[in-house]
Amino acid sequence: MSKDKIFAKIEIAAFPVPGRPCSFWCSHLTDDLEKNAVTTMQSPHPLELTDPVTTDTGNHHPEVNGNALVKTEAAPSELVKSDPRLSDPRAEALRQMLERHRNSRQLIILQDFPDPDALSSAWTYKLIAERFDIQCDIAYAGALSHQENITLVRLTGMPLVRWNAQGAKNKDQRDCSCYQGYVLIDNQGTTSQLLPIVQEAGLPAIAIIDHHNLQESIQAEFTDIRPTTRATATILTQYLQAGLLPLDSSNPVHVKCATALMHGLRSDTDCLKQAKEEDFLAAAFLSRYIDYQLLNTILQSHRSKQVMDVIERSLKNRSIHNNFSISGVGYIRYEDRDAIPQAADFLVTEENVHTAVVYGLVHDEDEEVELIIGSLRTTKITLDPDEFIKEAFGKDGQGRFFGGGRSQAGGFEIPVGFLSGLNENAEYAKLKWNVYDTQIKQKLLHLVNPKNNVLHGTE
Ligand SMILES: [Mn+2]
Repeated sequence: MSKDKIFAKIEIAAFPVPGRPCSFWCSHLTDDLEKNAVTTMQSPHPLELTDPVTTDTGNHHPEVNGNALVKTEAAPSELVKSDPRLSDPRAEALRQMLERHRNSRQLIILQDFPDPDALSSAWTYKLIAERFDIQCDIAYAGALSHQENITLVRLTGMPLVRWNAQGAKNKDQRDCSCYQGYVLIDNQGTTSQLLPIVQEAGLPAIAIIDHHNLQESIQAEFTDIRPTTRATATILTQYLQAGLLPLDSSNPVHVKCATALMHGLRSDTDCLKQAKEEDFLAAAFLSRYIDYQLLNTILQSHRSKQVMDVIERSLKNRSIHNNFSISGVGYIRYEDRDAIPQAADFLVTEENVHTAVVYGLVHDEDEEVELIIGSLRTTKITLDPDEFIKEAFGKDGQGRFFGGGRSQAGGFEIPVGFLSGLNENAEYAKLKWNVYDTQIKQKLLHLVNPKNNVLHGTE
Protein backbone atom coordinates (compact mmCIF):
# COMPACT_ATOMS: atom_id res chain seq x y z
CA MET A 1 0.00 0.00 0.00
CA SER A 2 1.35 3.41 -0.86
CA LYS A 3 2.32 5.86 1.81
CA ASP A 4 -0.38 8.27 0.66
CA LYS A 5 -3.03 5.64 1.13
CA ILE A 6 -1.81 4.90 4.62
CA PHE A 7 -1.94 8.57 5.48
CA ALA A 8 -5.44 8.87 4.06
CA LYS A 9 -6.64 6.04 6.26
CA ILE A 10 -4.99 7.49 9.31
CA GLU A 11 -6.76 10.76 8.71
CA ILE A 12 -10.14 9.09 8.46
CA ALA A 13 -9.85 6.71 11.37
CA ALA A 14 -7.59 8.46 13.82
CA PHE A 15 -8.88 6.43 16.79
CA PRO A 16 -10.71 3.41 15.48
CA VAL A 17 -11.93 2.10 18.82
CA PRO A 18 -14.37 4.51 20.39
CA GLY A 19 -14.33 4.97 24.10
CA ARG A 20 -10.68 3.93 24.51
CA PRO A 21 -8.71 7.14 24.26
CA CYS A 22 -4.97 6.95 23.87
CA SER A 23 -4.31 8.18 27.35
CA PHE A 24 -6.27 5.38 28.99
CA TRP A 25 -3.24 3.26 29.82
CA CYS A 26 -1.32 6.15 31.34
CA SER A 27 -3.23 5.83 34.56
CA HIS A 28 -2.04 2.23 34.81
CA LEU A 29 1.65 2.92 34.48
CA THR A 30 3.27 1.64 37.63
CA ASP A 31 5.44 3.85 39.79
CA ASP A 32 8.20 1.32 39.38
CA LEU A 33 8.14 1.82 35.62
CA GLU A 34 8.26 5.57 36.00
CA LYS A 35 11.21 5.39 38.39
CA ASN A 36 13.25 2.96 36.39
CA ALA A 37 12.68 4.39 33.00
CA VAL A 38 15.56 6.38 31.61
CA THR A 39 14.13 8.96 29.31
CA THR A 40 16.44 11.80 28.53
CA MET A 41 16.50 14.51 25.96
CA GLN A 42 19.98 15.45 24.99
CA SER A 43 19.09 17.87 22.30
CA PRO A 44 19.38 21.56 21.83
CA HIS A 45 15.57 21.61 22.01
CA PRO A 46 14.67 19.95 25.29
CA LEU A 47 11.13 18.91 26.07
CA GLU A 48 9.21 21.86 27.39
CA LEU A 49 8.70 20.82 30.94
CA THR A 50 6.50 23.81 31.69
CA ASP A 51 3.76 22.33 29.55
CA PRO A 52 1.12 20.82 31.84
CA VAL A 53 -0.12 18.39 29.18
CA THR A 54 3.25 16.72 28.75
CA THR A 55 4.36 16.64 32.36
CA ASP A 56 1.27 16.18 34.43
CA THR A 57 0.30 12.59 35.09
CA GLY A 58 -1.41 13.35 38.38
CA ASN A 59 -4.99 12.44 39.14
CA HIS A 60 -6.30 15.94 38.66
CA HIS A 61 -5.42 15.77 35.00
CA PRO A 62 -8.65 15.17 33.09
CA GLU A 63 -7.09 12.88 30.45
CA VAL A 64 -5.35 10.61 32.90
CA ASN A 65 -7.93 10.51 35.61
CA GLY A 66 -9.93 7.30 35.30
CA ASN A 67 -13.06 8.97 36.66
CA ALA A 68 -12.97 11.67 34.05
CA LEU A 69 -12.37 9.21 31.26
CA VAL A 70 -16.06 8.78 30.38
CA LYS A 71 -16.43 12.50 29.83
CA THR A 72 -13.57 12.59 27.31
CA GLU A 73 -14.60 9.54 25.28
CA ALA A 74 -14.84 11.35 21.97
CA ALA A 75 -12.03 13.75 22.64
CA PRO A 76 -8.75 12.10 21.57
CA SER A 77 -9.02 12.49 17.83
CA GLU A 78 -10.09 16.10 18.29
CA LEU A 79 -7.24 16.52 20.73
CA VAL A 80 -4.76 15.24 18.17
CA LYS A 81 -6.13 17.58 15.55
CA SER A 82 -6.33 20.70 17.66
CA ASP A 83 -3.35 20.07 19.94
CA PRO A 84 -0.76 17.57 18.75
CA ARG A 85 0.86 17.28 22.17
CA LEU A 86 0.51 13.85 23.74
CA SER A 87 -0.16 13.25 27.42
CA ASP A 88 2.51 10.55 27.70
CA PRO A 89 5.75 12.51 28.23
CA ARG A 90 7.95 9.91 26.52
CA ALA A 91 5.73 9.64 23.46
CA GLU A 92 5.54 13.43 23.42
CA ALA A 93 9.34 13.74 23.54
CA LEU A 94 9.55 11.30 20.63
CA ARG A 95 6.89 13.25 18.72
CA GLN A 96 8.85 16.48 19.18
CA MET A 97 12.05 14.81 18.02
CA LEU A 98 10.35 13.37 14.91
CA GLU A 99 8.80 16.75 14.21
CA ARG A 100 12.26 18.36 14.25
CA HIS A 101 13.47 15.79 11.71
CA ARG A 102 10.57 16.13 9.28
CA ASN A 103 11.44 15.23 5.67
CA SER A 104 14.61 13.36 6.45
CA ARG A 105 15.92 9.82 6.19
CA GLN A 106 17.07 7.66 9.10
CA LEU A 107 18.84 4.34 9.37
CA ILE A 108 17.43 1.95 11.97
CA ILE A 109 20.14 -0.40 13.18
CA LEU A 110 19.20 -3.73 14.72
CA GLN A 111 21.43 -6.22 16.50
CA ASP A 112 23.31 -8.54 14.15
CA PHE A 113 20.85 -11.35 14.71
CA PRO A 114 17.56 -9.53 15.14
CA ASP A 115 14.84 -11.20 17.18
CA PRO A 116 11.06 -10.70 16.84
CA ASP A 117 11.10 -7.96 19.50
CA ALA A 118 13.68 -5.95 17.55
CA LEU A 119 12.11 -6.60 14.14
CA SER A 120 8.58 -5.63 15.14
CA SER A 121 9.69 -2.60 17.16
CA ALA A 122 11.80 -1.28 14.29
CA TRP A 123 8.92 -1.68 11.87
CA THR A 124 6.62 0.19 14.24
CA TYR A 125 9.13 3.03 14.56
CA LYS A 126 9.38 3.16 10.76
CA LEU A 127 5.58 3.42 10.42
CA ILE A 128 5.42 6.11 13.11
CA ALA A 129 8.23 8.06 11.43
CA GLU A 130 6.42 7.93 8.08
CA ARG A 131 3.72 10.13 9.58
CA PHE A 132 6.39 12.79 9.94
CA ASP A 133 7.62 12.26 6.37
CA ILE A 134 10.71 10.54 7.68
CA GLN A 135 11.87 7.61 5.60
CA CYS A 136 13.54 4.80 7.52
CA ASP A 137 15.56 1.81 6.36
CA ILE A 138 15.86 -1.09 8.79
CA ALA A 139 19.30 -2.70 8.61
CA TYR A 140 21.13 -5.54 10.31
CA ALA A 141 24.58 -7.00 9.71
CA GLY A 142 24.26 -10.66 10.65
CA ALA A 143 21.64 -13.13 9.58
CA LEU A 144 17.99 -13.94 10.05
CA SER A 145 18.37 -17.51 11.11
CA HIS A 146 15.62 -18.38 13.56
CA GLN A 147 12.86 -20.15 11.65
CA GLU A 148 10.21 -17.99 13.36
CA ASN A 149 11.98 -14.81 12.28
CA ILE A 150 12.24 -15.95 8.70
CA THR A 151 8.53 -16.81 8.67
CA LEU A 152 7.70 -13.51 10.38
CA VAL A 153 9.58 -11.45 7.81
CA ARG A 154 8.34 -13.50 4.86
CA LEU A 155 4.67 -13.47 5.83
CA THR A 156 4.45 -9.85 6.92
CA GLY A 157 6.57 -8.43 4.12
CA MET A 158 8.47 -6.44 6.72
CA PRO A 159 10.94 -4.12 4.95
CA LEU A 160 14.43 -5.12 5.97
CA VAL A 161 17.92 -4.88 4.50
CA ARG A 162 21.04 -6.82 5.31
CA TRP A 163 24.25 -4.81 5.31
CA ASN A 164 27.57 -6.54 5.04
CA ALA A 165 29.73 -5.19 7.83
CA GLN A 166 32.89 -6.90 6.66
CA GLY A 167 34.47 -7.30 3.27
CA ALA A 168 34.92 -4.63 0.66
CA LYS A 169 32.57 -6.13 -1.89
CA ASN A 170 29.43 -4.40 -0.69
CA LYS A 171 30.87 -1.02 0.19
CA ASP A 172 28.38 0.79 -2.01
CA GLN A 173 25.55 -0.78 -0.08
CA ARG A 174 26.90 0.79 3.09
CA ASP A 175 26.68 4.33 1.83
CA CYS A 176 25.53 6.41 4.79
CA SER A 177 25.46 9.76 2.98
CA CYS A 178 21.70 9.62 2.33
CA TYR A 179 20.89 9.40 6.05
CA GLN A 180 20.57 12.26 8.49
CA GLY A 181 21.13 9.98 11.47
CA TYR A 182 20.75 6.53 12.92
CA VAL A 183 18.35 4.94 15.39
CA LEU A 184 19.05 1.97 17.69
CA ILE A 185 16.09 -0.21 18.58
CA ASP A 186 16.17 -3.11 21.06
CA ASN A 187 19.93 -2.58 21.35
CA GLN A 188 22.38 0.14 22.30
CA GLY A 189 24.91 -0.44 19.56
CA THR A 190 26.92 -3.04 21.45
CA THR A 191 25.52 -5.97 19.48
CA SER A 192 25.78 -4.52 15.98
CA GLN A 193 28.73 -4.55 13.61
CA LEU A 194 27.13 -1.61 11.79
CA LEU A 195 27.82 0.84 14.57
CA PRO A 196 31.48 1.52 13.64
CA ILE A 197 30.36 2.10 10.03
CA VAL A 198 27.80 4.80 10.90
CA GLN A 199 30.12 6.35 13.45
CA GLU A 200 32.93 6.50 10.92
CA ALA A 201 30.52 8.18 8.50
CA GLY A 202 29.82 10.80 11.16
CA LEU A 203 26.09 10.05 11.41
CA PRO A 204 24.52 11.38 14.60
CA ALA A 205 22.60 9.07 16.95
CA ILE A 206 19.02 10.27 16.76
CA ALA A 207 17.23 7.80 18.99
CA ILE A 208 17.83 4.82 21.25
CA ILE A 209 14.79 2.80 22.29
CA ASP A 210 15.65 -0.29 24.29
CA HIS A 211 14.98 -2.38 27.37
CA HIS A 212 18.45 -3.82 28.00
CA ASN A 213 20.56 -2.48 30.84
CA LEU A 214 22.00 0.95 30.20
CA GLN A 215 25.32 0.68 28.33
CA GLU A 216 26.10 4.43 28.50
CA SER A 217 28.17 4.24 25.35
CA ILE A 218 26.16 6.45 23.02
CA GLN A 219 24.47 9.80 23.54
CA ALA A 220 21.40 10.24 21.39
CA GLU A 221 18.99 13.08 20.82
CA PHE A 222 16.10 10.96 22.12
CA THR A 223 16.71 8.13 24.56
CA ASP A 224 14.09 5.83 26.03
CA ILE A 225 15.80 2.96 27.82
CA ARG A 226 13.67 1.01 30.27
CA PRO A 227 15.63 -1.88 31.81
CA THR A 228 12.64 -3.07 33.83
CA THR A 229 10.36 -3.35 30.80
CA ARG A 230 10.22 -6.87 29.43
CA ALA A 231 10.05 -6.07 25.72
CA THR A 232 10.84 -3.16 23.42
CA ALA A 233 7.56 -4.10 21.71
CA THR A 234 5.77 -2.98 24.89
CA ILE A 235 7.45 0.44 24.66
CA LEU A 236 6.52 0.82 20.98
CA THR A 237 2.96 -0.34 21.67
CA GLN A 238 2.71 2.35 24.33
CA TYR A 239 3.79 4.92 21.74
CA LEU A 240 0.98 3.67 19.50
CA GLN A 241 -1.52 3.88 22.35
CA ALA A 242 -0.30 7.36 23.19
CA GLY A 243 -1.41 8.42 19.73
CA LEU A 244 1.82 8.55 17.72
CA LEU A 245 0.19 6.28 15.14
CA PRO A 246 -3.48 5.41 15.52
CA LEU A 247 -3.89 1.83 14.32
CA ASP A 248 -6.56 0.98 11.80
CA SER A 249 -7.75 -2.63 11.73
CA SER A 250 -8.73 -2.31 8.07
CA ASN A 251 -5.17 -1.40 7.10
CA PRO A 252 -3.29 -4.66 6.32
CA VAL A 253 0.08 -3.09 7.13
CA HIS A 254 -1.17 -2.06 10.57
CA VAL A 255 -2.61 -5.53 11.17
CA LYS A 256 0.65 -7.23 10.20
CA CYS A 257 2.69 -4.81 12.30
CA ALA A 258 0.43 -5.32 15.34
CA THR A 259 0.75 -9.10 14.84
CA ALA A 260 4.53 -8.77 14.65
CA LEU A 261 4.52 -6.68 17.85
CA MET A 262 2.43 -9.31 19.62
CA HIS A 263 4.92 -11.96 18.52
CA GLY A 264 7.84 -9.78 19.72
CA LEU A 265 6.15 -9.15 23.03
CA ARG A 266 5.37 -12.85 23.52
CA SER A 267 8.84 -13.98 22.59
CA ASP A 268 10.61 -11.58 25.00
CA THR A 269 8.26 -12.48 27.86
CA ASP A 270 8.46 -16.27 27.45
CA CYS A 271 4.96 -16.49 25.96
CA LEU A 272 3.71 -13.85 28.42
CA LYS A 273 4.77 -15.99 31.38
CA GLN A 274 7.21 -13.26 32.44
CA ALA A 275 4.91 -10.45 31.37
CA LYS A 276 4.13 -7.67 33.79
CA GLU A 277 1.08 -5.45 33.93
CA GLU A 278 2.35 -3.09 31.25
CA ASP A 279 3.06 -6.00 28.88
CA PHE A 280 -0.42 -7.44 29.39
CA LEU A 281 -1.93 -4.01 28.79
CA ALA A 282 0.11 -3.67 25.61
CA ALA A 283 -0.91 -7.19 24.51
CA ALA A 284 -4.56 -6.42 25.28
CA PHE A 285 -4.35 -3.31 23.12
CA LEU A 286 -2.67 -5.21 20.25
CA SER A 287 -5.25 -8.00 20.45
CA ARG A 288 -7.80 -5.66 18.85
CA TYR A 289 -5.77 -5.47 15.64
CA ILE A 290 -3.82 -8.69 15.21
CA ASP A 291 -4.34 -11.49 12.72
CA TYR A 292 -4.50 -14.62 14.91
CA GLN A 293 -4.09 -16.95 11.99
CA LEU A 294 -0.90 -15.20 10.94
CA LEU A 295 0.42 -15.30 14.52
CA ASN A 296 -0.30 -19.04 14.69
CA THR A 297 1.49 -19.68 11.42
CA ILE A 298 4.57 -17.81 12.70
CA LEU A 299 4.54 -19.70 16.00
CA GLN A 300 4.16 -23.06 14.33
CA SER A 301 7.31 -22.76 12.23
CA HIS A 302 9.27 -25.95 12.58
CA ARG A 303 12.87 -26.31 13.64
CA SER A 304 15.26 -27.09 10.79
CA LYS A 305 17.32 -30.28 10.81
CA GLN A 306 20.44 -28.18 11.46
CA VAL A 307 18.87 -26.69 14.59
CA MET A 308 17.87 -30.16 15.80
CA ASP A 309 21.46 -31.34 15.24
CA VAL A 310 22.89 -28.44 17.26
CA ILE A 311 20.45 -29.18 20.09
CA GLU A 312 21.58 -32.82 19.98
CA ARG A 313 25.24 -31.73 20.16
CA SER A 314 24.49 -29.39 23.06
CA LEU A 315 22.85 -32.26 24.96
CA LYS A 316 25.76 -34.58 24.32
CA ASN A 317 28.47 -32.05 25.24
CA ARG A 318 26.87 -30.49 28.30
CA SER A 319 28.50 -30.58 31.69
CA ILE A 320 26.66 -29.53 34.82
CA HIS A 321 28.33 -27.67 37.66
CA ASN A 322 26.43 -26.11 40.56
CA ASN A 323 23.13 -26.19 38.61
CA PHE A 324 24.76 -24.53 35.59
CA SER A 325 24.63 -26.49 32.36
CA ILE A 326 27.52 -25.52 30.09
CA SER A 327 27.88 -26.77 26.55
CA GLY A 328 30.18 -26.00 23.64
CA VAL A 329 28.71 -27.15 20.33
CA GLY A 330 31.75 -26.70 18.08
CA TYR A 331 31.54 -25.26 14.57
CA ILE A 332 28.24 -23.81 13.32
CA ARG A 333 27.30 -22.27 9.97
CA TYR A 334 26.47 -18.58 10.15
CA GLU A 335 22.90 -19.14 8.99
CA ASP A 336 22.32 -21.67 11.80
CA ARG A 337 23.54 -19.30 14.48
CA ASP A 338 20.13 -19.03 16.10
CA ALA A 339 20.35 -22.72 16.98
CA ILE A 340 22.55 -21.61 19.92
CA PRO A 341 19.85 -19.73 21.88
CA GLN A 342 17.38 -22.49 21.02
CA ALA A 343 19.77 -25.08 22.46
CA ALA A 344 20.18 -22.92 25.60
CA ASP A 345 16.38 -22.66 25.86
CA PHE A 346 16.25 -26.44 25.79
CA LEU A 347 19.11 -27.16 28.22
CA VAL A 348 17.65 -24.86 30.88
CA THR A 349 14.58 -27.10 31.07
CA GLU A 350 16.58 -29.97 32.66
CA GLU A 351 15.81 -30.90 36.25
CA ASN A 352 18.17 -29.26 38.78
CA VAL A 353 19.51 -26.86 36.16
CA HIS A 354 18.76 -23.16 36.63
CA THR A 355 21.14 -21.69 34.07
CA ALA A 356 22.33 -22.90 30.68
CA VAL A 357 25.16 -21.47 28.59
CA VAL A 358 25.63 -22.74 25.04
CA TYR A 359 28.32 -21.46 22.68
CA GLY A 360 29.80 -22.36 19.34
CA LEU A 361 32.33 -21.24 16.74
CA VAL A 362 30.24 -19.60 14.06
CA HIS A 363 31.77 -19.22 10.62
CA ASP A 364 30.59 -17.27 7.64
CA GLU A 365 31.99 -18.80 4.48
CA ASP A 366 31.36 -15.71 2.32
CA GLU A 367 33.11 -13.37 4.67
CA GLU A 368 35.77 -15.68 6.05
CA VAL A 369 34.81 -14.44 9.48
CA GLU A 370 34.69 -16.54 12.58
CA LEU A 371 33.44 -15.67 16.00
CA ILE A 372 32.42 -17.37 19.21
CA ILE A 373 28.74 -16.83 19.84
CA GLY A 374 27.07 -17.83 23.07
CA SER A 375 23.68 -17.64 24.76
CA LEU A 376 22.70 -17.77 28.39
CA ARG A 377 19.28 -18.66 29.71
CA THR A 378 18.41 -18.67 33.37
CA THR A 379 15.42 -19.27 35.61
CA LYS A 380 17.34 -18.14 38.71
CA ILE A 381 15.82 -14.87 39.82
CA THR A 382 18.97 -13.68 41.62
CA LEU A 383 21.20 -14.21 38.58
CA ASP A 384 21.55 -11.12 36.40
CA PRO A 385 22.61 -12.33 32.91
CA ASP A 386 24.03 -8.91 32.04
CA GLU A 387 26.30 -8.85 35.11
CA PHE A 388 27.21 -12.51 34.74
CA ILE A 389 28.35 -12.23 31.13
CA LYS A 390 30.23 -8.98 31.68
CA GLU A 391 32.03 -10.45 34.67
CA ALA A 392 32.78 -13.76 32.95
CA PHE A 393 34.24 -12.37 29.72
CA GLY A 394 35.21 -8.77 30.46
CA LYS A 395 35.96 -6.21 27.73
CA ASP A 396 37.78 -6.16 24.42
CA GLY A 397 40.73 -3.98 23.50
CA GLN A 398 38.46 -0.99 22.85
CA GLY A 399 36.79 -1.30 26.22
CA ARG A 400 33.58 -2.82 24.87
CA PHE A 401 32.01 -5.73 26.70
CA PHE A 402 31.80 -9.01 24.78
CA GLY A 403 28.16 -9.28 25.64
CA GLY A 404 25.35 -8.50 27.99
CA GLY A 405 21.78 -9.32 28.69
CA ARG A 406 18.38 -8.61 29.97
CA SER A 407 16.08 -10.40 32.37
CA GLN A 408 16.65 -14.19 32.15
CA ALA A 409 18.66 -14.08 28.94
CA GLY A 410 22.00 -12.92 27.70
CA GLY A 411 24.46 -13.37 24.88
CA PHE A 412 28.07 -12.85 23.96
CA GLU A 413 30.21 -12.59 20.84
CA ILE A 414 33.96 -13.01 20.90
CA PRO A 415 35.84 -12.38 17.65
CA VAL A 416 38.33 -15.03 16.68
CA GLY A 417 40.47 -12.42 14.90
CA PHE A 418 43.84 -13.63 13.66
CA LEU A 419 42.83 -17.29 14.01
CA SER A 420 39.78 -16.71 11.76
CA GLY A 421 39.27 -18.67 8.59
CA LEU A 422 38.48 -22.23 7.78
CA ASN A 423 41.35 -24.65 7.60
CA GLU A 424 41.28 -27.80 5.50
CA ASN A 425 43.22 -29.62 8.16
CA ALA A 426 40.72 -31.30 10.49
CA GLU A 427 43.31 -31.62 13.26
CA TYR A 428 43.98 -27.89 13.17
CA ALA A 429 40.25 -27.08 13.27
CA LYS A 430 39.82 -29.41 16.25
CA LEU A 431 42.77 -27.83 18.03
CA LYS A 432 41.39 -24.34 17.49
CA TRP A 433 37.98 -25.30 18.84
CA ASN A 434 39.55 -27.01 21.86
CA VAL A 435 41.48 -23.85 22.75
CA TYR A 436 38.35 -21.68 22.65
CA ASP A 437 36.21 -24.30 24.36
CA THR A 438 38.72 -24.62 27.22
CA GLN A 439 39.12 -20.87 27.61
CA ILE A 440 35.37 -20.19 27.70
CA LYS A 441 34.69 -23.04 30.14
CA GLN A 442 37.48 -21.76 32.35
CA LYS A 443 36.01 -18.25 32.42
CA LEU A 444 32.50 -19.54 33.13
CA LEU A 445 33.61 -21.99 35.80
CA HIS A 446 35.53 -19.24 37.52
CA LEU A 447 32.13 -17.71 38.32
CA VAL A 448 30.10 -20.89 38.62
CA ASN A 449 32.49 -22.74 40.85
CA PRO A 450 35.13 -20.34 42.19
CA LYS A 451 37.16 -23.05 43.97
CA ASN A 452 37.78 -25.00 40.80
CA ASN A 453 38.66 -22.22 38.42
CA VAL A 454 41.37 -23.91 36.41
CA LEU A 455 40.22 -26.49 33.96
CA HIS A 456 42.70 -29.03 32.65
CA GLY A 457 41.88 -30.29 29.19
CA THR A 458 38.43 -30.66 27.69
CA GLU A 459 35.86 -33.36 28.07
MN1 LIG B 1 14.07 -7.31 23.29
